[in-house]
This record gives sequence, C-alpha cells and structure tokens, in this order.
Amino acid sequence: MFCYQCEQTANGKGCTKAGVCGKDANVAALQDLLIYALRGLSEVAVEGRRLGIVDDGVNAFTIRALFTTGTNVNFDAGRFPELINRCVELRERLKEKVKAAGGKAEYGDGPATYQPAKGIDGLIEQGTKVGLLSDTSLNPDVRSLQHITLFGIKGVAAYADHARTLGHEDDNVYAFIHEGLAAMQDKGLGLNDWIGLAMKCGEINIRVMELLDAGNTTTYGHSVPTKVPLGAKKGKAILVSGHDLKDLEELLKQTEGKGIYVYTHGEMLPAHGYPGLKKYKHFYGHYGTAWQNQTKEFPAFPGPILMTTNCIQRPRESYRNSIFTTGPVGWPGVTHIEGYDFGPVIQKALEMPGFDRDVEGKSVMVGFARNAVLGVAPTIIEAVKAGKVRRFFLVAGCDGAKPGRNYYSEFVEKVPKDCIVLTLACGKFRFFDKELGDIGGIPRLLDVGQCNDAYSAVKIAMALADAFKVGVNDLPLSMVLSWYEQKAVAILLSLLYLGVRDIRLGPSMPAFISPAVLDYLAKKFNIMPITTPDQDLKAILG
Ligand code: FSO
Ligand code: SF4
Repeated sequence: MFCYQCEQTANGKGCTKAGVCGKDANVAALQDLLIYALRGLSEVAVEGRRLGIVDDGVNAFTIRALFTTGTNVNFDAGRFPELINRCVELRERLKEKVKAAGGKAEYGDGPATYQPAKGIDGLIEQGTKVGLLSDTSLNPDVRSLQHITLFGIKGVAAYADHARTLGHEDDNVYAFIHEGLAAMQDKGLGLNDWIGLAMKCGEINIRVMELLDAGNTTTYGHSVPTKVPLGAKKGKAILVSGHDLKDLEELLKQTEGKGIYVYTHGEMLPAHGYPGLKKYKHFYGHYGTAWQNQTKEFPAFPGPILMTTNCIQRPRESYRNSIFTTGPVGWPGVTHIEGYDFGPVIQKALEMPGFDRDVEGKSVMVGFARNAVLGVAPTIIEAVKAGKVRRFFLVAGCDGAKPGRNYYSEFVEKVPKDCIVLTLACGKFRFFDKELGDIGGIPRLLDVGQCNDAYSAVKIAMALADAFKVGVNDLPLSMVLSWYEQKAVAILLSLLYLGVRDIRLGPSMPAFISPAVLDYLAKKFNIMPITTPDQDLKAILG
C-alpha cells in the first residue's frame, strides 16, 4: 500500500505497510480501486455534461464514495466491493445514455472501461495495481499537484455530502469533481494546468461551503452564543461524534421523552449553538475533547456512542459493542445504522447505566459564527480603531496525536491580551476551555464552529476587510492553521484561491507537496511552516 493523504502519515513520507490511522493494506487497496473506478465514472460524466446529460444518482454516489475514502472514515473492507461494483454499474448506465445522445461510445483502456473482479480478493489484487504511485511515468511535480487536487476534491466531496443531506447542492460542484477526477487520465496536462485545477478546487470549495452554511443556517437557524456544560446530568446518555447535524437532529427527535441525555464529542460541539438543535431539552452538554483522544475518553462514557463522520479510531474492546457508525463511516464488526433508524442506539442507551449522578464541570462558549460576530461588528471595528484590539488571530484547523501540536495551545496562551483569537475545527480542543477574558465585552476566544464552518470565518474576514476598506491581507489578522486530513486541504486551497498570504501551517508540511510545488506556493503566497509560538508571535507582531 501507499497512502500519504493525511498529516500523520508514517515518517512524514507515506504509510506503506499499514496506516498509522489503522487502515490496513486491504482497505487501502480497495479505496485506491474505488478512486480508480470513480475516475472512470467521471470521464463518462464529463462527456455526459458536454451533451447536457446530468445524472443525479451519479452525483450523489460520487460524493458519498469519495467521502468514504477520507482519513478516519471507513475502515470496513466489506463495505467497498458494493461501492466499486455500483460505481461501474452507474458508469455503464450513463454510457448508454451518452451514446444514445450521440456522445462518445469508445473510451479505450483505462478506468472508464475497467471491469471489477468477482470477489473481494480479486478486487484487492486489482487495487494494488492502481495506487497513488502506480503511474511511474508521471513528472513528480505534476503528480504532487494531481494529489493536492485529488485530496482537495475528497474534502469538497465531504462538504458536498453534508450540504446535499440538507437539500443544498449546485451542479457546478459535481461538475468540477468529475472534471478533476477525469483530468487524472489526461496525459497532456502540465504543471500550469494542474495549478489551475488545484486553484479551481479551492474556488469550488468556497461554493460548497456556502451551500453547507446555507443548509445549516436555513435548517437550524444562525448559531447564537451558547454556554455548553462540560459536566454531565444524572441519567441515561448517548454520545454523538463527527460533523453531521442532520444525524444529530434525527437522534434528538427519536430520543425525546425517553429520559436520555444527548452529549456531543469532538467536532459536534458547535451544534449546541443552533436554535433548531438547542431547543431539545435533553441535548445537554459536551463530553471529552478531540478525535485522537477517543480511545481514552470513550471507555468512561456510560452510554452508546454514535460516529457520524470522521474521525473514528480502532474501538477498544470495552466499548466495541456500544459504538455505532452511520453515513460514510465504517469499522468492521461495528453496527452500522442506515436510514436514520437509531433504534439500536436508543436500546443500547436504555440498557447501559448512564450517569449515576450529576457531574460538575466547567463550561465553554460556542456559537460565534458569522451572524453572531457580524452582529457586533460595529463594536469590534470601534475597538480596533480605538486601539483596544490590536490584532485577530485565526488559530484553526484539525487536532491530531503528534506532540508538535502543543504549539497551538502555547500559541493561544501567549497571544497578547489586546488580541482576539478566532477558532474553528477540532484543533480548538487544545485551548477551548481556557479563560481568556474579554476586551470591552468582546470575548477574546471566539469559537466560529466546526471545520465545516470555515465559510463563516471567510465571511467574517471579508466583512472586516470591507469595513476597513482594505484587502484581506491588509487586515490586522493572522492565520495560524493546523491541518490533518483532506477537508483541511480543501480549505487551504480555498484560502490560496482567495489570495490569502502569510498563512502559517503546521504541525508539518504535507508529504504530498513536492519541494518544487512548495517553493512555488511559498513564493506566490508566502505560506510558511510554523516555528515556535514565541518566534512566530514576534514575527507577526513586529
Ligand atoms: Fe477535526 Fe477529523 Fe473537522 Fe477533520 S474531526 S480532523 S479537518 O476530520 O474534520 O476538524
Ligand atoms: Fe497513513 Fe493517513 Fe493514509 Fe491513514 S490516511 S494510511 S495514516 S496517510
């Protein structure tokens, strides 16, 4: 196997025997094969669009299938044969439609004519031949840009899947995903073409995040500042992790009146800020921290756990029978819930002890998404003009297991008292419960939401730039980002597409960015690796 799509890749180079994440070589081969099959489906989809043929089933399948190949999403080899076969079926069905409309009938050797082997062993064998490094003739910098685009597309697909679940979509998003995947077969594309595709991925990701923002805010209302308890209530309990608000809503509906309290874990924390979700009286509080701490935190939770998206890790024996997956997530032997039927989760909650007493705990504030922050924009602008707020820091992105990630907690602790920290995604768990106080009533730590809410941060930055009549790069704003997986790649491409300069990125640079491509990005955008909090703060604050 060879996989280097996430930040924890082995030795910072690539996982070759087994994934550091727990992905084994069989799952890696099946995921590589699914991507290969999707490239073939995409070729036909591109030809279809040329003739005005757009297949909704193909679109929905494409994004869900891509989502399952993301880091820490689906480790269940048994789920992939069906996806691969379905992909080829959809491709052949679409080919017929395209042919009937006068389009291409022959596709030549490659992913568009690929035929799946019969059993899972045959598929695994096929998968080993179509991995990320299988085309040895590729120029390393073209390969790097192809992979940046592919991983960005996986991120776009994850966000598109969430948005679609809430009824928001745009064919331009699907069209780009198909264009980008089909382009991997085009030997004629050079460095500049791939830079163009990577930037387009960033552009499309802004669109998809806008759709997701619209989905979240029209379905659940705009987030409002909300205090979330970190303790617990005596009673039965269910823990929900991941990013999918619709799963959470369905679970809240189905548990209403059953004497069960629902708690969030990891990236689900910002859900407490939505009026349409916080209205449920039994939606109580938040338990634990970021994804990489789950194997330490889940054993002590006295109820079942529902994983809605990334990031799942190998469940410990102690909770293997009380963890459930849904949507794109999978772990072999773990019960998977289809079609929002959370009956088995509820049943488990009723069987398990729950909390035997109220547990006192700290609390944190969430809900500072664009509407809440821009609602107090005049106060913020006034404070900046009066010199009370010197600078904003967006300290955002993913958390992970590496020790180097202490940088982010230390950075936030050292940010001077006249500066405000905006945060989003699970990296915030390094500092989310720190009491940073306020500046004239404006909290110094503002939680904008999940990584899914990066659009909100972009909107806030743009509104401030408008108010100060400057470009985003001239705002008193610095971005100190942490990345882990493919959604972060998509967001990073969006920021570059918007022309954002001087981003500090850590804890390490992606292994899939070649030295020449990194050099290009550094020159064009002045993107740079983090160093130490002291050194970076000194450089930023001059
Ligand atoms: Fe974290 Fe995991 Fe949201 Fe990522 S939970 S690491 S970028 O999947 O998604 O921030
Ligand atoms: Fe390795 Fe990350 Fe790929 Fe898992 S997702 S196999 S840890 S590079």
